Amino acid sequence: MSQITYLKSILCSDFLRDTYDSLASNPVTEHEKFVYGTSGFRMHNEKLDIPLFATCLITLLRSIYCNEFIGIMITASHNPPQDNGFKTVEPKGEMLPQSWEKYVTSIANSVKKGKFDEFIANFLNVATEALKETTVEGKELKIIIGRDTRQSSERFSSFCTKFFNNILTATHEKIKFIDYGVVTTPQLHFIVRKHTIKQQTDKFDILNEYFNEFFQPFLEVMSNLKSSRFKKLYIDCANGVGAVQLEKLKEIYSKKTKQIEIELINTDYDDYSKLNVDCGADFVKTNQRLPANVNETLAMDGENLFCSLDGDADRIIFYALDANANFCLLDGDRMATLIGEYFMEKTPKSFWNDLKLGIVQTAYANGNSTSYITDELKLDVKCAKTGVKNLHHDAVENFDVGIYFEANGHGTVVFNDLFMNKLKESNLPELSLFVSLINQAVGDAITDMFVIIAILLNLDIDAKTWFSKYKDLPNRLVKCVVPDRSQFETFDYERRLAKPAGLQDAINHIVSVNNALHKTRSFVRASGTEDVVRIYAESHSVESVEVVVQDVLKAIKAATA
Ligand code: G16
Repeated sequence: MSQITYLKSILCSDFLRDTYDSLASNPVTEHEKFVYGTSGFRMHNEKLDIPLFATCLITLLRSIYCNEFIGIMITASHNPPQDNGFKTVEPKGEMLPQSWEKYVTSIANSVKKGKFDEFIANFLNVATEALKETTVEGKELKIIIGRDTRQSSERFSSFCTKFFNNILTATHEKIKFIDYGVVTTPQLHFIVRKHTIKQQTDKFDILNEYFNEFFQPFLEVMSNLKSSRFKKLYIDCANGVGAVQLEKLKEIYSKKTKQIEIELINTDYDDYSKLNVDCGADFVKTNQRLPANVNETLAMDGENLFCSLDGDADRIIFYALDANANFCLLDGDRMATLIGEYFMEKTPKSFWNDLKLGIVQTAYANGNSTSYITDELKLDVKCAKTGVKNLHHDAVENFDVGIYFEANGHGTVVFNDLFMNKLKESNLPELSLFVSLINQAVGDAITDMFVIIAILLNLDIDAKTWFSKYKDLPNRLVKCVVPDRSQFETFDYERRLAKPAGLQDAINHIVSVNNALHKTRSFVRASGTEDVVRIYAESHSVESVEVVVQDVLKAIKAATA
């Protein structure tokens, strides 16, 4: 049976027709469009039934195309509790290819009341175009799903189970459908990748695999140390899925080592309303202050280390308080620079003669971090558009060792074969062990946490010494609700606006009149995960930043009135 005939047999099933009718009878308002954005579909959970239907259909196509496991992660990560979202995961753990985003967007937007035939015609057109390059005829569909702790996540997960079971009934074809339940987003990426690499079709013990792959090397790092400068690690879990997984991982960890005690904070994932509220990586980064339930005195003590994960544990932010209780934010820029510095310190200069080590950031990177990378570390730096998928791509394309981090704490390091071969040939056991701590597939808060601690332990520095490496320019990140964020179009890696007309000129003017020390920068872009536009500003003083933010807010109001 050809792929298209096969798809037609699925589309004719009663289940699909009934599902379509019930979804189309409750459409979104006329002007509202679904967009597969920065991180898949993401919005208020009550609006997500059609996007989920489209996500299941694109997963089906992707599974036919790749003939390998494809994952669906149900999460809205840092968003508030009432939101949710979906993204698909590729066989090797990457994100949906950007060339396919238009397909899933088109499927979602073609669900219209009384237009089933048009929907089918559009879907088959999309399928014909999307599958044109594949010659795969075998059709054992292989799907994996996972979800975060949100109240609505279980409902969406049940829909996926129903959807794929009904396809099985409708087509009598083989389907391997595995539900991993409540897992972090990076774990779901890891799971799909493991299934592909091992060619394993049965569910495996994720906790064991994950522990062996990333925690075991960390235990080795610690066993090589005479003593640890940290007594206790406090992890703010944002009341999300990070707590579910870390509670189990902590149990295994504490049986294996007594070095660095772990304490989990904000672990109330059973109370859905608490997710990401007054805690978590996004809260700490945006507000530049301690999350709820962190004791100030403990945060001033250099023997303690504090960090916050976000709601699905793919981002991490570290922090401390100095002797005067000033907040020291150790964000994605700081992690990228620390990792860069560590690589330079642990290798002879000649190691890099025929290799390129560089850092990828976004427009949100603090200007002083970029200067530090180029002037002090003397490394190459590239700017990418927001979204780890963009940074990951640029890191792979431009560097042999590509360190990429968004300022919000989302990132990792990728290595190519050239580097890995050279590392094998060189006698650098410490660096080899360090490299094995890194989850290259995707930014992972839990593995990033151990990567950073391993560096701090090896360099024998505490959080405050790390913070003193350079001084951030005062900065603020603010959200602004606008009537229609799709009006905001950017260019130059989102550093400048093409639309709404005239707004960029207004921002340029605001920056120029507040730029006495040539340190002022501000930009505006539409969020891909929330219904807002984001304003970023940095300048030589806190007061100047505040003036810029207030004036840009006024300019946005005027441009969208
Ligand atoms: C997601 C993306 C990140 C991005 C963030 C905010 O993070 O994975 O790459 O920085 O959204 O994006 P935006 O500014 O477009 O809303 P997460 O942790 O929410 O999945």
